[in-house]
Amino acid sequence: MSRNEHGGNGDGIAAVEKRLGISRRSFLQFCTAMAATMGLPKGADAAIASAVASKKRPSVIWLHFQECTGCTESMLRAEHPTLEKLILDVISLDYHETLFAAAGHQVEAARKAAMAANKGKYLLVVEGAIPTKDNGVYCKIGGQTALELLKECAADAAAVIAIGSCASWGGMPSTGPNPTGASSVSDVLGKTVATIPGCPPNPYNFLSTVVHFLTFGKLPELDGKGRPKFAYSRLVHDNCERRAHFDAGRFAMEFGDEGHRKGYCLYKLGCKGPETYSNCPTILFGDVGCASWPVATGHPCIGCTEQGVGFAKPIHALAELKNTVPPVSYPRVSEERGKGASLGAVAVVAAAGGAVAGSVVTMAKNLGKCPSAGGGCPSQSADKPAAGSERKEP
Ligand code: FSX
Ligand code: SF4
Ligand code: F3S
Repeated sequence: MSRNEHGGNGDGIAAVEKRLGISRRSFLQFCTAMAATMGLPKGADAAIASAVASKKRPSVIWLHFQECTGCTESMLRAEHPTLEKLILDVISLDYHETLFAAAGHQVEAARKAAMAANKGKYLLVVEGAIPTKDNGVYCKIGGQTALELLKECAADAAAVIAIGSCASWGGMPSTGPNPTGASSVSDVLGKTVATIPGCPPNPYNFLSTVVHFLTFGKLPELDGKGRPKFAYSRLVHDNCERRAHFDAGRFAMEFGDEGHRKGYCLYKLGCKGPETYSNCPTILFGDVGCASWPVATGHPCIGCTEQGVGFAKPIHALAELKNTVPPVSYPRVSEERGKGASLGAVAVVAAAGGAVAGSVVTMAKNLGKCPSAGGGCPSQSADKPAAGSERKEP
């Protein structure tokens, strides 16, 4: 069997090319990007290529409970490089209510058959919170409550991944007064599970987690809340392209004012980046082109990944400043006023500090999401300070 220069299975990669209709180059770029996202050492891209190309795809049972299906939408609407194809190629999706054409008894039988055939080996992905009040009567599928289904499906799973903030910590359905007793997967199961919070979560973080499981037979390193450390170890604020404006005291004071139009810091509009852990500014989000993440579009981060912040604090309330580490870039002594940290500068400083962030910027570029690092982003193109936006204490 032939081996390519990356150590992958050549025949397997040829088969992947055919299945997905993407070039070998794009496939290997994808593997490199996955390795970079997770901050894995040199050579991991080859292991990933080999595993994805040649291993049996893990069976995945995907449950839906209290949610909006935004998690699934964000997985399947991405386009670089045909992410939905990659996801569906990396896993064997044996049960998914939204995507299955079949319904009723047929689909429940398919779930039970897949669980029996892959006992102890399948991945259980849970999207949505679980209503626990009144014995869970507020969510039933195929005659079973979400509570019963979750416990049944988790019993023989090799690993459980809670996708989205709803499944990770309750999310929007658990907002006070939480009439259904919406709870997280870990609270219901009474153990820590892998969580990919975000409303919706970033599809690359999910795919990287699954690819890690496929390649190394285990989940990536998790923090105390079950979050993969590669994605949730830094505050949004630490890598934000507007951080230099924050440090220089340049703030948008109102939506649409001069500071807002010039891309100044959104802290005073309620940005929760200073108390929210997520890699949004470095991995970017969606496929609308360069700078595609909430703050870059001009809206404050609402802390959608963070329990106790997203859907809990008023959107325009000031964030708690939790920053204990230096930012990845500082304004220059003779700063061109209004110019924030370029993605290139972020990458250089992050790489010097050994942070994953730099690699992820590379990933965004590799995937064609950021055609010109540091250029063309509306939030980085300002020139002069806005009237009334000069230095003020946060
Ligand atoms: Fe929706 Fe998912 Fe938000 Fe929840 O994402 S995008 S409400 S996290 O479970 O479908
Ligand atoms: Fe960015 Fe928000 Fe922090 Fe300002 S407060 S630097 S907009 S994350
Ligand atoms: Fe959510 Fe804030 Fe990221 S709103 S998507 S955590 S920038």
